[in-house]
Order: sequence, then structure tokens, then C-alpha cells
Amino acid sequence: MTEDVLIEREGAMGRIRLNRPKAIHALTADMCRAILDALGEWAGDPTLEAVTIDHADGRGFCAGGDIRLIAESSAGDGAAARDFFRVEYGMNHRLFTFAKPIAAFMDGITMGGGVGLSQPANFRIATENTRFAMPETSIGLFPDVGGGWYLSRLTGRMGQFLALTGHRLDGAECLALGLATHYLPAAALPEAKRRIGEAPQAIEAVLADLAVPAPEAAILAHREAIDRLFASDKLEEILDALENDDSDFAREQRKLLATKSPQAMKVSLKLLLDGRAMPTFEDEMRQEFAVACHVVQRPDIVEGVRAVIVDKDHAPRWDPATPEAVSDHLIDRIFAPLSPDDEWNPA
Ligand code: QUE
Repeated sequence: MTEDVLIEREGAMGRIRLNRPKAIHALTADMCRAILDALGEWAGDPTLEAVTIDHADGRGFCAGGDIRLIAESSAGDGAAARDFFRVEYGMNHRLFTFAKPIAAFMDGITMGGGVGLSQPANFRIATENTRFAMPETSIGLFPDVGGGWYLSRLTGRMGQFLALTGHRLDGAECLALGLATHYLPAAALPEAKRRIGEAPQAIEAVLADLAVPAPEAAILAHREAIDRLFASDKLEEILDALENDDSDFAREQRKLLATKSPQAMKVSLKLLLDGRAMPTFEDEMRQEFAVACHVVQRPDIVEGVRAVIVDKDHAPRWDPATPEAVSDHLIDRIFAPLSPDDEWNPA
């Protein structure tokens, strides 16, 4: 048992409360296992009507996953990283297929693994504290935990933009893009949770009652530029489009992409291209697991976590170093299915 996530039963409600404040509630394998097991139990319990997911003490909803462990494992045989992804994706899939209502409170940093926890929820509550991103191209990973599914289903080329740049959205922007279903002031969350606890079948009515109009979504001012500049599924063409556009926005994005892992960016584009056509979320997670297992065997995760988390010099030396050097053959190998003995399947 881990204390890093609190699993509570209160009447007809199941509560999942992330409780690892020192790491902004980033998910460990033990936390994912505990959530997976609780959902398994609750799925078959006719007295359980609904589930809420939030964080207990401290700021931030969930900063991501245990990327130090992933990087350390990647420097060795990769077994612990594969174990982590297997249980995390199992949790993501169980949330996605859970038949009773789930409400996720994205009150603060909601990145990477936190996106995988919240996006499968029927009710996704944003606040003025929400900071939402899929920042994995900074550390040589890719927008996993179903990112290839959710991001590829956003309007236009917003998903490709978010996946490549790791751009942070605020709560109002999440609502405007459909990543959140409701916008509440953070001060109203205790009342929302109390009223949901009293009447789990009335989640939607409670949230509608406490929701307030969101501020303007700044990202919408760039929607046309994003759809145009990120239109291609080829990284080199996106970089050329940014290069040839004379706007501050394009210049900023071009500068930003120069810092990201070229391999991770190419993996992300293919993930979204394939993800949009995936017949089921199960197929998506099987693909993402295969990609994760192959990426763990490459050098960029170790280097990215070193540059961003360990040394914090923000000067990664990517390998391959340029988009041109990331061959189609390398991408094909990264997307190759695993053998039936190794592949991911629902828990
Ligand atoms: C990209 C990422 C992550 C990140 C930073 C990136 C990520 C993640 C964390 C993180 C942050 C604070 C913590 C922690 C993890 O940062 O996935 O344990 O205390 O989990 O640029 O993908």
C-alpha cells in the first residue's frame, strides 16, 4: 500500500486523492496500481455511483509521471520503465472504459500523466489555477497516456501544436478547446465536492450550478496561424512554414521547437496521425506502449531528463541532433509492434 494516493469510499462515492505534494503529485507505479485496483473493485460494486479525482495537500493536480525512474531505467535495461508504462497505461484505459461517471478536478498543474488521469473523465473541471500541457518533447518522450487519441481529436491542428511545443493552456483555454467541460472558481471546489458527495447522481447539475463564465481564451487568437503553420504531418515542413512566416508568433514557435528533441517531435506527429484513425482506445494504448518501449532504448529520455530535471541546464544534446537526421526508418522501428508476449493489453 502507498500513502501517495488516498483511496476513500464515502457513501456511494469513490474518491481518488493524489497525495504526493513534494513531487506535485507526479504518478509513481505504486500510485497507478492503487488507482487501477480501486477502479477494478468499484466497477463491480453496485452501491458505487460515481468517482472523483483530485489532489489532497499542496499545489498542482498532477505534474506527470515518475520520469526520474524512467530515465534511470532507460540508462540501464529499461525493465522498470516498461513496468511503469504498463501499469500507468492500464490505469488510463480503465479510467477510459469505466462505466460510471468520473469527475476530475484539474485545479493547478495538469501535465503529462495528469492529462492521462483527467481526460478520460466525463466531467473535467478547470479553474483559474489550471496549467495544462503535454510537455514531453522537452524530455525526449512523447505525449503518451492517450495523448495520441485526445490531441488528434481536437479541432484543426491544435493537437499537433500542443504536442510539438508543449504549450501551456490555462483553464479558460482548456474549456474553449473541450479539454475541460466546466470552469469553476477554485474557491467553489470544496462546495462542489461536498454537494457531489451528497448526491453523486447530480454531478452535472452541481457543476452547472457552480460554473462561472470563463475569461477570454487567448489561444483562440492564434487558431488560424496554428492551423496554417502546423498543417503538415512532416516536421521539416512545419519548421519551414514557421521559418517563412513573418509573425512574432511563428518566430517564437520556431525558437521553441529548436530546443525540443527532434526524434520526440517526429514520434509525436506520427502518433497523432495514427491516433486519429485508431479504432479503439485499447489499440491506442497498445501502440503507445510499443512506442514507449522503443523510445526507452534510445538516448533522448536520459539526456532530456538530465537537462530539464537533474542538471536543469536546459541544454540537451539530442541524438539524432537534427530533424533531417531522424530517418523514416528510425521512426518505423520505434512504431514497430511488440511481440504478443511483450505487448500491452488491458489489465
Ligand atoms: C516534461 C515532462 C515532465 C516534466 C517536465 C517536462 C513530466 C514530469 C515532470 C515532473 C515535474 C515535477 C516533479 C516530478 C515530475 O516534469 O512528465 O516528479 O516533481 O512528470 O519538461 O514530461
